[in-house]
Amino acid sequence: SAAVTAGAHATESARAGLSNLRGPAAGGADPQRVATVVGAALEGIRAAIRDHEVTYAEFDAFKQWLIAVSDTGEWPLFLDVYLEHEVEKVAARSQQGSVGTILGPFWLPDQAQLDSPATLPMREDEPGTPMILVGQVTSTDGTPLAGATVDIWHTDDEGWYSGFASRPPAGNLRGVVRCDDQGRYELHTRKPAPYTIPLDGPTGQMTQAAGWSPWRPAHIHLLVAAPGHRTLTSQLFFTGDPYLGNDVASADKPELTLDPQPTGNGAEIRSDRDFVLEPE
Ligand code: MBD
Ligand code: FE
Repeated sequence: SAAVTAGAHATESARAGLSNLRGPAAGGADPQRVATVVGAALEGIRAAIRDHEVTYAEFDAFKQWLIAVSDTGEWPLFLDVYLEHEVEKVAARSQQGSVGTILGPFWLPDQAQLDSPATLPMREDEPGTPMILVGQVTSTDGTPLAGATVDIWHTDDEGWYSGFASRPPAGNLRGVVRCDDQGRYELHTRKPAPYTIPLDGPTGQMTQAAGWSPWRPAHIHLLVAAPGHRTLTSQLFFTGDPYLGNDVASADKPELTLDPQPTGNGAEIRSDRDFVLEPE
């Protein structure tokens, strides 16, 4: 199923530590910290049981659901959809420069290295509106960052990620663009489509059982990096997207919305977006 395909790949990635882009996973933590944080999390669940008089039938359903999250490999999906935005907001309290948002479960390392101006790897007749993204990467003091890279990944025109679905070929619509000596980049791609989390897995089924929307607005993921600077993890969204403000992953922010304009070359659209990185 789509859920098991996406889930298994995302679990493999997380197990390899690929989502630890901001440093290694914390281990051997101070017992006081464990007691404080794990204690608060457990107390939140106990309070829900008490306050809403959770029954044995519901408790058993919860157990079955947790087992299904493991069986389908959906822990990375569930955690990134429902909790990562809160972790990101905490991290952002100490971050200067451009606004970021969550990484999500679908980044992959070692993608095509491309010199700007670049076209993302795509199929011969890759569907979707041709789109150009153009901008400059600078430091917080305004210095252009030669040597900056923009790692980009997004879905195709049907909402599928390469590497996590049977459809798009490996590496499709993923790449790492090297900026020029003024930190400028120009990237040619296709506008992505809105994304629904898999509906045949436990995360999607819980979402729909609650009557919540399983959709994310169309988005482009980015990692903007430069020597001596804190890597920016971000996403870009599109004006007019029906799912803006109702993102199942709560990761859209008004500062991250693009309003692409026609270039006059057929259906092609273009957006300009600069990035400011914080020195380390
Ligand atoms: C996605 O495409 C995504 O970006 C996140 C954060 C969660 C699930 C699917
Ligand atoms: Fe995504």
